[in-house]
Amino acid sequence: MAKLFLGLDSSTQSLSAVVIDADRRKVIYEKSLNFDQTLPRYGTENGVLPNRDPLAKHSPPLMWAEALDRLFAQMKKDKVPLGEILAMSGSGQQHGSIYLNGRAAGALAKLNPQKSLVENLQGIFSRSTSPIWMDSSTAAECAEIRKQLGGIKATAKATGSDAFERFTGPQIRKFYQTEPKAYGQTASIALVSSFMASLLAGKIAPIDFGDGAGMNLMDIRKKTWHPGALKATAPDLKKKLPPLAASGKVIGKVSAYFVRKFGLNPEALATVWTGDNPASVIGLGLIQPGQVAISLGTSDTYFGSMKKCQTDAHGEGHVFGSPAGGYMTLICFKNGSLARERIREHYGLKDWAAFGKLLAQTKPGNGGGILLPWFDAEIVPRVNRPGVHRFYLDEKDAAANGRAIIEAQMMSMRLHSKWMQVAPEKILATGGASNNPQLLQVMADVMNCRVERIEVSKSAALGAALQAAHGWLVQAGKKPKWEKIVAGFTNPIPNSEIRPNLKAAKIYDKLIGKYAACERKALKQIG
Ligand code: XUL
Repeated sequence: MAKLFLGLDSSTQSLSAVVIDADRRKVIYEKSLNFDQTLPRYGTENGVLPNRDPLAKHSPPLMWAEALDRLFAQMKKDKVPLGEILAMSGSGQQHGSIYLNGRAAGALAKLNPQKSLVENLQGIFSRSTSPIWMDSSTAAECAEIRKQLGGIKATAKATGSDAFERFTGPQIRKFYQTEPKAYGQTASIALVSSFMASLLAGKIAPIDFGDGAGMNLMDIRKKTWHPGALKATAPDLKKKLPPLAASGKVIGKVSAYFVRKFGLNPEALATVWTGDNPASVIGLGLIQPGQVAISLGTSDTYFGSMKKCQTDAHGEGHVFGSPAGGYMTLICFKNGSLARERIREHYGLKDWAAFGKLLAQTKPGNGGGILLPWFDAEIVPRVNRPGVHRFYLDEKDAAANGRAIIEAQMMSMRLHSKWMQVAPEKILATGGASNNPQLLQVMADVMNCRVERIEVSKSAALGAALQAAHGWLVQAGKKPKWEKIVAGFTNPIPNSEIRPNLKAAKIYDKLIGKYAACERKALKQIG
């Protein structure tokens, strides 16, 4: 019998599945189910409910449950050998929260396969919608929690991050303050990850150290609920939170609901889920401390593994638990592809090849010309008043502006990742813009580090499947090595390595101080 493991990823817009064959080191199946298209009756746009308040972003938790039913039905239809799956795990969009009443545990324990999951889950919610990571309506609650915990540095030191609007603690506080009665009726609060794990396990599932760190409620060093943070957030909170556990830990056998309805093996194991970012760390093979990836997408993210817990005194970056043990860091730069596109369009360049040619006409260091591309409010550094700032740079010079935006993005990453005290040995570049070799050369030169490209389809769901394999082996009494678990699944693109040009790297070593000074000046101007 093949050793099959299932990984699911419940993201903002879709639910995805990846099935791996651990012996053949192969992905044997992958599928995504888009919420808006498959489940239009929930009325979501890109997975989110329309809301009068532009800062409030909620989704319906029943939609996620129905998607799970539909995806299993699809897998059965596609003849995935569901009976051969040994264990399953998953990942969820981080920070989103689900509020369950006293009936939830009982309903989960006796899910009836004659009915749908949605029918089974009627009446178990104390709040019908779930605030998700895109919600930024809790600035006041963040300020209150931060103050109680002693400021930005202390909050980050205690929980791994400063208080952020999308983080679960501030969201819970808002619910408690605006709907105290419904908060009082809440018996259990779940994250998207632990809610989905609860459905598979047929019982309230633990929250893992990866996703738990995205709540401003977990003591990042002890990996236990932080009493001060709980107190600063809402009364009686400890009682409403499930236990914390390692990602991939076995919860128990899969619920009989999935065995009877879809033909899963009754011995198959349901394990603890994690957040999509921690799962992607596994799905990209970032197992060893010092392994770093830069994802160049709508926003750019810099993330990687870290052995010792090191928090950001400025409160810009995050520290989460890594499913591979130890910690992972994540810094999110909002002005990523969008900012690159604005510059490309502004200078009338028809495509990225034209942009690349323009970069080639200029020299590393750009003659000292610096641009701060805050087209949108920026997360790192915190910029609430958007605006583009130029220093020693002529706006009319298309080539210099093209180089300036890429250099700025890379210098910002170098500057704002310093707190991690992790010098990367190699950077894995991924995401849409990573197929631009000129851009990757600037990355290698600014970071003074080798860069390799990696493209893993559905990296979070793959990471979750690998996590299931790890959890299954641990349960069997083995001591699996993560390097062996990921081997063969997470290879960089052959011959994609770009080495830093030492002369250019020296130029950036000098320029970084000047860049930091320009950033300070612009931030001061903004006030
Ligand atoms: C991370 C974050 C997002 C979501 C996306 O802090 O908010 O990356 O996890 O699903």
